[in-house]
Amino acid sequence: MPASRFLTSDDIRERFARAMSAMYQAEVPQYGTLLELVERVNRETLETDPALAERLAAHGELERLGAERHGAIRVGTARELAVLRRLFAVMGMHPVGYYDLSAAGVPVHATAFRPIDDAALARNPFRIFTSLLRLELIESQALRERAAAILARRDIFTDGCRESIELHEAQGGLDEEQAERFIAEALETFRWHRDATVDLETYEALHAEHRLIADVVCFRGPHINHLTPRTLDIDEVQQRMPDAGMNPKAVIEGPPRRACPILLRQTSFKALEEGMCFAGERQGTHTARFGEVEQRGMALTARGRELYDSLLGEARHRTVDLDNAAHQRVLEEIFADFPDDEKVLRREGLAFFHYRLTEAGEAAGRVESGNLEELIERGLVLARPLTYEDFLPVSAAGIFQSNLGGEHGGTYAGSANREAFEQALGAPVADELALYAERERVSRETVLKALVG
Ligand code: OOG
Ligand code: NI
Repeated sequence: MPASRFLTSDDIRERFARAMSAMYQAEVPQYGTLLELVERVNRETLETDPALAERLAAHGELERLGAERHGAIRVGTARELAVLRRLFAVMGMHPVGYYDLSAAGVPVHATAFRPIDDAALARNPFRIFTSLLRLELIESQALRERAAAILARRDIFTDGCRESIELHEAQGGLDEEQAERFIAEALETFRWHRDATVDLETYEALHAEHRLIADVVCFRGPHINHLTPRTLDIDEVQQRMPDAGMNPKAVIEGPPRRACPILLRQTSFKALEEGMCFAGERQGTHTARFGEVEQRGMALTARGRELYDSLLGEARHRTVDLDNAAHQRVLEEIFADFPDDEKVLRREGLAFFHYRLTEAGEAAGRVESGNLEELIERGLVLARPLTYEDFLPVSAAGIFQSNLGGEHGGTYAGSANREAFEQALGAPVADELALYAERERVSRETVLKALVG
């Protein structure tokens, strides 16, 4: 078959993301309400801030905004994770970053499957935060073995899904019909099932150890637990959530509001209590699925990230039990030490940028100077911050905890174990900082080559 009959991985990812969003909207109607709220706030923000609208349009960020989502799933075994890696690869989504959440009392480690190159990100940056349960962190040997035995019995993929992945690997692509089959079959893995695979007593024993363990172990598959739209004004969304019938978590995670947004700010509405049917016809409930919103800012360099982490650490002791308004005031005070001017952020090497020629730059031909800042000053080159495409472990822990019924009583003894995660995955995870640095480098060299030779 000629390769041209294949859909691109971008096409498949876009269709899959749309199908997943439709499924979740049918499963959790409040997600639909959240989408409407975010769309309204985004529209109003763009109307009242034409400069922002213009900037987003110029950077090609406006088209992806309405479609942009991230989701999250949690799996139980290395086998499941390894097949997921191949499943996401069909859609051009690759494992980026290693997140250890055990320090925050959540017995998982994770990666984010996401597109990595400029064009794919611009088209649709769909990402799935994927956690792997760490049974080895459960203290009780009996419970550990019981959980492992239950997980060993399940298969979270349909036969059609496995066949589609293999076909993709053998052919190097999927045609229209094959892609549609892949999407329909792959979607089944993420569907909600109200029938548990265990009896109520087993569920309760696992739940007592950690609610998350019950959520992973007692179901047929790793149901999508939230899908997150991207907003341009998260403070406004947080404020309007109650009137729209949603119960927001207490505080917005991440950095405070700034003129130049950095990294990622997130908030969520609390998980819903849902009816469940356990083996032996017993009825019960489970809370797993919630809604979340995010506002994305610029990607920080290692230096910028260090500064962020240290300021966040400083804020930690001063924000205990504060409401959101007070929490944000303290953060704003502490983050006064983080430059909030694009030029300064660039010159001090705190954030990553993408460079391209302006119209004048295109027309300029060769110039003598090769100094990038000078070329920017002369209006020949445009620098735009690279959007942060990843996650934040402290924020993620906050999101987990607000939906798992408060904090776990401490941290887990086992610490980060990236090697074990990569072994389970069957591949290394990409270093997110290296990816941003490479995108920045390529854009810088392309611009300099055009102007200076
Ligand atoms: C994942 C929580 C992390 C985020 O946006 O940081 C996350 C989960 O609850 O499974 O989605
Ligand atoms: Ni999330």
